[in-house]
Amino acid sequence: MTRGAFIVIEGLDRSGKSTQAAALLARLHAEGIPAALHKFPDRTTPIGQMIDAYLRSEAELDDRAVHLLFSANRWELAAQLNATLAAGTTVLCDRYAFSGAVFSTSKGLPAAWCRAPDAGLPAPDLTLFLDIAPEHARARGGYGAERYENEAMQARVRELFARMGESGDAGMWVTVDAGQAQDAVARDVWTAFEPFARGVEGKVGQLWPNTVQG
Ligand code: DGP
Repeated sequence: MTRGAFIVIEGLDRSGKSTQAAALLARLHAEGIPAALHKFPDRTTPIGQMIDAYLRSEAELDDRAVHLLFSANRWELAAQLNATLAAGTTVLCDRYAFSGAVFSTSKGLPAAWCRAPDAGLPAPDLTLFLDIAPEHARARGGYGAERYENEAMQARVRELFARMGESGDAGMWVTVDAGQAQDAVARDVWTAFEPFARGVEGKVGQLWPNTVQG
């Protein structure tokens, strides 16, 4: 049975993720491919509202507590995500568990601890990492006022994203040069996506299956 493809778009703040995700969605619809776009954190749910307050510095939370909220925010959508894929709809996710791992590890939490709560989530078929130098991203119009939106944090996050891709346990990982013009990035994104345009055979995998066994 063919199911929808699960595609994740990751990258630094201001790397153009949301723009590229929207452009890819529009192209999929134009090509007659059923597709849906999901953004994490999903700030609309009760858990997402707690995350939103934290990111806007309206609430203080322990680093581990907020890490678990980000993960719970993904888990609360996991069943719906699986059902959408099974129905033959391709799902694009603007950020996913890789953001969870690298942002929290950048804050000093142990990497293995950071991965554990997301282990077992639906695993993407392809992750597109939109790579851009933090100073280039900042020059695009400046970071906002949210937590993490500063160059030192973004530089650590970039390094950890790169290592995540090289580690081989993030599944298929394609790095796209997000410093190019928007059209060129969109072209590279499409080239990476194209093998998945007709959907995927087989079941959705599980993320980091060896992280937590039992
Ligand atoms: P965005 O809405 O895409 O701007 O993301 C909000 C911020 O939260 C951004 O700086 C990245 C960060 N972030 C996204 N997912 C996670 C996560 O799972 N854990 C942590 N600690 N940070 C995350």
